[in-house]
Amino acid sequence: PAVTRREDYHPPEWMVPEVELDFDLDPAKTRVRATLRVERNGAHREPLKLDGAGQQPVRVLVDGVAVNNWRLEGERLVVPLTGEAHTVETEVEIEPEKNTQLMGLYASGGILCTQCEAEGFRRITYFPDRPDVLATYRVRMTADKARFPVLLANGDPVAQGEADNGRHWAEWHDPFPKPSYLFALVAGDLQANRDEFVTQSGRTVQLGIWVREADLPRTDHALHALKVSMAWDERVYGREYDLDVFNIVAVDDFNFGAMENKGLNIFNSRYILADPDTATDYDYDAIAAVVAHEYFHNWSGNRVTCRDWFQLSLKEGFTVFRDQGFSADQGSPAVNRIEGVRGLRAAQFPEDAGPLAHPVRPESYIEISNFYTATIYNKGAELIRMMSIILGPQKFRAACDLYFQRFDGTAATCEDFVRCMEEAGGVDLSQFRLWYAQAGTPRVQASVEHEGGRATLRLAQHVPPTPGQPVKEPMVIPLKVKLFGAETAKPLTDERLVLLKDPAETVVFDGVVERPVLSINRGFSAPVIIESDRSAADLGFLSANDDDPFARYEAMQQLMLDTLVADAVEGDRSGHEAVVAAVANTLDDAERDPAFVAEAVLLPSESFIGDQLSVVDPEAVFRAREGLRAALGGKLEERWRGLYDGEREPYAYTPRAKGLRRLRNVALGYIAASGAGDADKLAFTQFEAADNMTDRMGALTTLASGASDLREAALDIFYNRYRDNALVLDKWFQTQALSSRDDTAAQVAELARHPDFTLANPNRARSLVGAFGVNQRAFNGASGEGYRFLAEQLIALDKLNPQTAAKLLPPLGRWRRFDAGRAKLMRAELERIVATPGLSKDLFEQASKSLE
Ligand code: B3K
Ligand code: ZN
Repeated sequence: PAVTRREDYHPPEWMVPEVELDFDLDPAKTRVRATLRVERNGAHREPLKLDGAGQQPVRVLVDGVAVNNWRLEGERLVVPLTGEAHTVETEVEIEPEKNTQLMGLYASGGILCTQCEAEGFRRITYFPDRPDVLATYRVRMTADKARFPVLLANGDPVAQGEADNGRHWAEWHDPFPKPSYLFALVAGDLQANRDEFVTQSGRTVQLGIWVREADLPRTDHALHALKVSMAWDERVYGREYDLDVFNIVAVDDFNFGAMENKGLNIFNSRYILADPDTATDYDYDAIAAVVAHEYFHNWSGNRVTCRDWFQLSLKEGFTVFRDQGFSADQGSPAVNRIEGVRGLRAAQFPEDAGPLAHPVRPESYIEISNFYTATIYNKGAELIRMMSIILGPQKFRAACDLYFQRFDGTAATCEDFVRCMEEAGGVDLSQFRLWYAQAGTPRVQASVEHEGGRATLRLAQHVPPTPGQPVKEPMVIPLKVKLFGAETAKPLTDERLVLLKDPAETVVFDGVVERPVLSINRGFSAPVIIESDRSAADLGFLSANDDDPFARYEAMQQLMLDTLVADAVEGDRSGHEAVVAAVANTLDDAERDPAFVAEAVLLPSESFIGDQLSVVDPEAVFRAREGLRAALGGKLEERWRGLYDGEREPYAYTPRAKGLRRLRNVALGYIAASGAGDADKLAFTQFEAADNMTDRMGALTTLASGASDLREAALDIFYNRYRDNALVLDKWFQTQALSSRDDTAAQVAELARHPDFTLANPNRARSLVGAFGVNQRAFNGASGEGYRFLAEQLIALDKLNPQTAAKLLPPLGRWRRFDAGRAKLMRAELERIVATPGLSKDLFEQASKSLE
């Protein structure tokens, strides 16, 4: 398959300032007539080339006259044009109900909807389907009125009326020029939860969340989150909404979370629908974050878009940074940061260390859909965060204002963004640009020497080689640093921002009269791995005394990790005592800050522990983790029981009530880990008494990894209660796929044959196949049955939905991290995938790169 390279970028040969689309909608056969006003861009004699995929032109007209001098080059429609400006009209027919890829126009549960990012618009009509061709759109839809009473598109509604044969039509106009990837339409039998938002300049915006009637009662949280997001973007970034309507539609079949189409966001229903009986606190948080993210794209993405797909992080990294700021403001910033860093370590660090590593601004791709990654999104957000730290809040805001003002209505680059940061911030970011160009997670060694009132911090950095980048330059790494007195437990210095630029540097602190303990990378100021020589005693000290809650969490994590690694590698459990003491100490804060404590006492995941080893031994990691869990459970059993039976609040979605629920579920997990005979009973009682999904799932998760009869009972009750609710049934599949039992892999294989399992729905596929792939011990069973299962599922899924299949491949690409036996088995499955006839380029790219 062809490779697209960043260095090959050329401006478009033809611009398309205006488009009119006329849809005759029908799930079986939809006719699309497109009228493009085209203008030659610069002096050249090239014909007009329009992207297409999967359709044939029925007819082509130039300036109103049918022509037949067009040709197809591959799937592209090439139309010779003589003048500087013309009107080009095409007509095609497409079959939405046969569209299982869920790209372009497709049907989901009786609703017709679109997904165009990145290159789906070409599956609807012929068009220069690239983000730097910006057009205004006028859209007319005609459809059967009974089946599709609601017709929505981008922008504002213009007119509607009746047509023949029980059909009706509607016309929408979007005055803001936009790239084709932001086009959307929806037709369906939908109802809206409506509200209004008055913007800071006093304009009233009509809001609507559109769902099937039965789902209306579960839309209030999303609607509320939307209004809060709109106000937040005005207050924090000065960004106001710009159309008279803002609509969101929820559909059940969706390749990812949601899509920021101008004025018409389309969402995976899992990021809209919630009520206490069916959605956990985690779901509620995720809904608010995704609603905010898509809304924020109206400026960072839509008003200012990307010049080409190599600039994807320009909108995604920045928008993730913005939604993280929003979420931090809704509850505890520290807990929010902990969750963000945990996500980065779970998804982005392994990506950066594996065969699919790529820079935040990649150099090439085979299939752009494969580059909607944790690196582009989450590491991209960390880059923005580092620049905001280097500039400080006022200058960062001024730089964002400059960026929005300068590039409004255009397609920009990452370089444009960095230059605004430099200009408004008065800083030189030449070396910082390496963060966009170099892949791999930097490692920073840190140690402190203390002598005669002076502390010397020695820092050294190393960026590991990644595919295509064997040698790296040193990066500029912003590290927030502070020293604490080992005896007095008082700060010895203010927090200092150290910009590490050279391969090795020293930083001197004077007036340090007692032995200093180093607190470094506070707040996770840089997305790096810190390697320090701090003792267990110093880490325990920091977990109790650091004044940055994130740093307290980090110290505890490092203490736990050191202990777990010593056990997994050498069977050395001497570190347990220090961890137990530190956790006991942290539990003293449970009353004051339950949400933080719940996070701080959680052990690192099996895969993160595995990431610390030179060769991952999944069984040894599991045993070490279970061993420490049992020690914490047993030694602190009374404390856990005290918390479990302690303060509770009636169900409410407030930070405190959430924190208490979370802590109680963590306590339940530790009581079970202690081996206490009544643990399953306790969990089952909680399961049955729960009046909300957080408590119910907390109990079910504990039971699902256990061995008692109550496990089956709870799973059956859950299944029977929620079998008609697809989003909740996903949880049922997922909990079992994530469980840590000896027979988990076999159970997953059996669940794949369950009548409710289907690969056709991406949420369901992810809930079983995706969850299993991240269950380190179950997936990496020495027999290789897990690898075989995943490969078989991916090959089957690829035929329906290549994009979703490719997303689930990375666990097979981790073979270099395992012993020779497992590596061989994994490679065999990757080879089998690559050799599959008719493989998509999506899956081919991921599998073949994973073999290299
Ligand atoms: N921009 C979309 C993602 C599109 C993914 C295409 N494969 C949603 C988001 O990031 O907000
Ligand atoms: Zn986004």
